[in-house]
Amino acid sequence: FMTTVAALAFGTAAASAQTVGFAQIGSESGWRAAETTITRQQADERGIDLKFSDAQQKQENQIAAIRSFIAQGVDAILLAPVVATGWDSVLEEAKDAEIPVVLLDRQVDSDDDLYLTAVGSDLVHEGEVAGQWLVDAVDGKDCRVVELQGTTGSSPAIDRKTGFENAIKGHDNIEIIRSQTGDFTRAQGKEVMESFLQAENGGKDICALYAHNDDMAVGAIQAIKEAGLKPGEDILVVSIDAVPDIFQAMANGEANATVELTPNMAGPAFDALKTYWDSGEAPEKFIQTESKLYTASDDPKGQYEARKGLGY
Ligand code: GZL
Repeated sequence: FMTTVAALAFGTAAASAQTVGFAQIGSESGWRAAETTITRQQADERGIDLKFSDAQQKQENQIAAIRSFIAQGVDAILLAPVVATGWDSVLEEAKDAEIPVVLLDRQVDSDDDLYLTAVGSDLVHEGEVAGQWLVDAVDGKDCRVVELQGTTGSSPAIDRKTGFENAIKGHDNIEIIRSQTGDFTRAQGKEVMESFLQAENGGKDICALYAHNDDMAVGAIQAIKEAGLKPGEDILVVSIDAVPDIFQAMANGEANATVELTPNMAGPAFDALKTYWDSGEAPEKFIQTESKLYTASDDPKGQYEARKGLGY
């Protein structure tokens, strides 16, 4: 009986234009900006009324936004969780209000029954692809690596670190000598790379940089150049996201490899919500497991041109 009633209730949401609240992290990176642009486009195409909140990368702002969406009685909530912990109570509140929550691009430690479903990528695999590229690139030669981690406590920072370490395991010629968060931003990527360079003989003892996203790599490239070294040659640069500016750096010979991540998480998320509104079914998680590697030999100029208009 309850199922029928629930389906009927959700059915009505499908009949009228739905209102969806989007608790976005912020605009810390080009990739994040593209995700926001695409989410707005996907909502417009589907006649969804999108309420948007930019949390400036603060969890408390995301929680406040979710509570506001609940008070507004939205039909669903999209959440890109800045960190993996601390969501149980606000997710319980959304569940009690019978408002489905769909996670975008990052995971939470909360039980799966506290949100409808999740759309994202295999973040560990992304780190493995990046690590494997470096293993192949150095081909047995010693390589001291510095690592710029994403936001502390976020699932991409945790998983991309794990994946990279998985790939270099057994290759004792490769060693991560310094690892610190750059919070996924260019500014902090530059700042932390400056400290790495100073600590490592002006950078002469650094063979490679692994950055958890392209934006931190772009900031670090600036620091490497200001230290009088050649990024992409003196210090190899590998990162993740495949944003236009990393391809620009590759075209200039200043970066070597990036692992692609689609910024279109909203398409599958809105599809999952439509399934739920139409049938009351909770859709499976939508996790992309293929992560394409791009290097300087993959027409970086063409990749830059193809991507630069997509809202990054
Ligand atoms: C990964 C996503 C990350 C991007 C960064 O799924 O959460 O957040 O890789 C962004 O650019 O800051």
